[in-house]
Amino acid sequence: KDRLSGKIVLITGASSGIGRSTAFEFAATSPDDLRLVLAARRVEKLSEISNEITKKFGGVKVHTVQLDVSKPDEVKQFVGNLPSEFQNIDILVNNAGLALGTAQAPNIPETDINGMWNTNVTGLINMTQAILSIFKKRPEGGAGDIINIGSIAGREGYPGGSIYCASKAAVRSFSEALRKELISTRIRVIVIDPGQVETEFSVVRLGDKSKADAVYAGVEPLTPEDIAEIIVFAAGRRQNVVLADTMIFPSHQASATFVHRKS
Ligand code: NDP
Ligand code: 8X3
Repeated sequence: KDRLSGKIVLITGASSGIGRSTAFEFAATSPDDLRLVLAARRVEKLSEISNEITKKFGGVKVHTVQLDVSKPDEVKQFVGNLPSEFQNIDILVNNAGLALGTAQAPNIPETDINGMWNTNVTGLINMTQAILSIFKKRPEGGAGDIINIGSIAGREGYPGGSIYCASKAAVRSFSEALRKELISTRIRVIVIDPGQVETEFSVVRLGDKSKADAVYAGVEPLTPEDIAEIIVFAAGRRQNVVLADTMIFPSHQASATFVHRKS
């Protein structure tokens, strides 16, 4: 049985990488009557993804929205501005996130600190609060899935990553407290902590493709599809099954900093 049938799924940061792949994976898993809300700042990328998905999976409806999760006013207006057939969201994938630079204290630019924190932490919290008001209206105290994309960086700080690592540790801590706050409901709080995944992440962080390629030299990173499969698997479990916490590494990696490289 397709447990995702008829669901409305909202993915933030759906224009690239893990978010984009997650949109395709949900559509492929439930191609008959799924509704997808895809949000990101680069709305033209979302339109391309929407066209590809609707061409490939005829029964899937897609709504794209330009949204910067780091802007609290945009997040506040988000739900009210959705077309009514997309408003009753069942699954929120809080995926929008980024690392900016590798500067070390005391030389971390304030714009980088705020960019990471306002997106990865405050943005994720604001999105969660906005969508929880929908989830809470359902029977049994509420129902729905909040799937937060953390990182193994949230479990181990490393030099040059202090703000990014702290932001992902905050995602972890917020999620743990939230799961307890929602204990009397059917709302599932699911945390997925990927290791190295080759996406636009390192290009955004380092600002240049050749520097990003060096991050993956001699290693075989995960693909965004690998993480998308796990996100959709978690969402597709029986309602009483909460895949609360997951670390996903490629085989050459055992922590954020412990990586084997082929010479
Ligand atoms: P990408 O850079 O490929 O994708 C990031 C996505 O987030 C883009 O769609 C981007 O869209 C969106 N985004 C960034 N800032 C904002 C914002 N302010 N508002 C809305 N959307 C935003 O990287 P990944 O797919 O790798 O990253 C996805 C998540 O996975 C992030 O949370 C990241 O921290 C996490 N992660 C990544 C790992 C990796 O090795 N790649 C490992 C562990 C975790 P746009 O620019 O159009 O707004
Ligand atoms: C991204 C993984 O190890 O580059 O979250 O911080 S890492």
